[in-house]
Amino acid sequence: MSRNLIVLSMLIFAGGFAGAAVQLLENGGFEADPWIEQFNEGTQNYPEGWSGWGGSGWHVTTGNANDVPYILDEKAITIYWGDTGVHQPIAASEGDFFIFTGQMNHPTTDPYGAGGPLGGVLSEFRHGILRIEFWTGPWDPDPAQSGVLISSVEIGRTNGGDPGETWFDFTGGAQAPAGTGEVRFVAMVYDEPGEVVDGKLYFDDLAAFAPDARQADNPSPPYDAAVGANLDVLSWTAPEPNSPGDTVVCDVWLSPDEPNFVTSNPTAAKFVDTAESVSLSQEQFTLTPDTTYFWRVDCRDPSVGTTEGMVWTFNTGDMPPTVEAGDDQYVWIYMSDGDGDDTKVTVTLSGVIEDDGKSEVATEWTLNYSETAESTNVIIGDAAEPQTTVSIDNTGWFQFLLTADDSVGHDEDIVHVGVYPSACEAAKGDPSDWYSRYPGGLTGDVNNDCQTNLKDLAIVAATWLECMSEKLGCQL
Ligand SMILES: [Ca+2]
Ligand SMILES: [Ca+2]
Ligand SMILES: [Ca+2]
Ligand SMILES: [Ca+2]
Repeated sequence: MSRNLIVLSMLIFAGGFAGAAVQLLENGGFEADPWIEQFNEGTQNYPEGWSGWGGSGWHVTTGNANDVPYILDEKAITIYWGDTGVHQPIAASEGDFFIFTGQMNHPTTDPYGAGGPLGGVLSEFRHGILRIEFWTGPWDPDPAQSGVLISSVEIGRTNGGDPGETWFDFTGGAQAPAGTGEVRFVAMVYDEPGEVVDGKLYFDDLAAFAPDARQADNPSPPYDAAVGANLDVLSWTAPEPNSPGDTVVCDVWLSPDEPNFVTSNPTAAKFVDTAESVSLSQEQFTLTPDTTYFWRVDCRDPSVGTTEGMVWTFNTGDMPPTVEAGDDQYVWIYMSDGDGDDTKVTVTLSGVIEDDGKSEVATEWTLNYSETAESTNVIIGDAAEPQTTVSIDNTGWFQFLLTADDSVGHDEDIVHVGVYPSACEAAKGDPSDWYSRYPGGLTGDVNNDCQTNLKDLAIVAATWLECMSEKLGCQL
């Protein structure tokens, strides 16, 4: 993170998030703002420290009779247009971690939809949104020079159906992706495309935090990551000791409770005196699948004392993939398979991988085992695709293995391909083939080609009424 940040205060956030974290936003409570006078003079369009868009759709609220319930301290901002917002940009780079908090309230006296075409029905089409946006760089009026949006992480949303007259607290965090040059903390009102509704929304006490140099940083798993319940190691970067040669040790709190209670709940696990990682298996702590956990790392520096960490979170929602390799196949070398070559057979391996997509899945087909001549060529089309072709230029019995691995787990399945010299042999080899309805074969299939037809009749006719032995009383 850039060190030329405006550091207004070492704000201790009431939710217990910040510890000594650096508060990043200027005028997040809209308190000291001389904006109203300047707005009236036409010299300033935005509250001090803020930029924005849709400037006619919002204003600073100072607690007049209409707005009293909707301010914290002395002032708040009101936003009442369909696509309007304010934001503060701060220089940032890949890996920087931020927490954004804020509050929203919408009035029952002017709810979403009140004056709009919906005739006073609270509208689900209007949203108040708090989000963290990552940009490649600062905005510039010249599009060629301007930074572009890489990603945005929504940390809070209100809808028309939410109760009015209520301050809703939102908190969320995000880590900057590759290419980040700037982070923007955004408070906005947004109507669904094509919907134009009415109604006000109040924002107040917006705050953004980044770890300071005395706090643990670089959480692993990353903030808000989905991991498996088999996750073992939590790690972080501890601060450098203030006095060279001193040793910094950290305590780790871990709990599935709300972040405010991570350290106050007696059921929160505490792992003491660690350096930069903790092994949950060694601590005999078992994670529950599909659960959100909160954790905090407090580090003790002998010449500084204890610095509370930020509250990080991860969830165990990443489930391992499952693999189905498909049904066994019984084919023959010259079958009509579309590859234009009667000396080899080409079949499709139809594997199915199921996964929640929460971490990348690597899949691979391999020839696991075969009974065939050594010279046989087995060529898998694209071994990384669950559905792929395989061509085989000889008869034999072939077992293929399909594996899938994500960051949580592994699964595998096998499938067989039997390649026979003829369709009839393939039919005989396939236990699900109609052929199996005839346990002794077709009685009339004299030449054993799986069909009873004139060829068999011809054989019968050629020896019609002949007798094999004089023991039967016949004459040669
Ligand atoms: Ca305020
Ligand atoms: Ca998964
Ligand atoms: Ca072929
Ligand atoms: Ca036959």
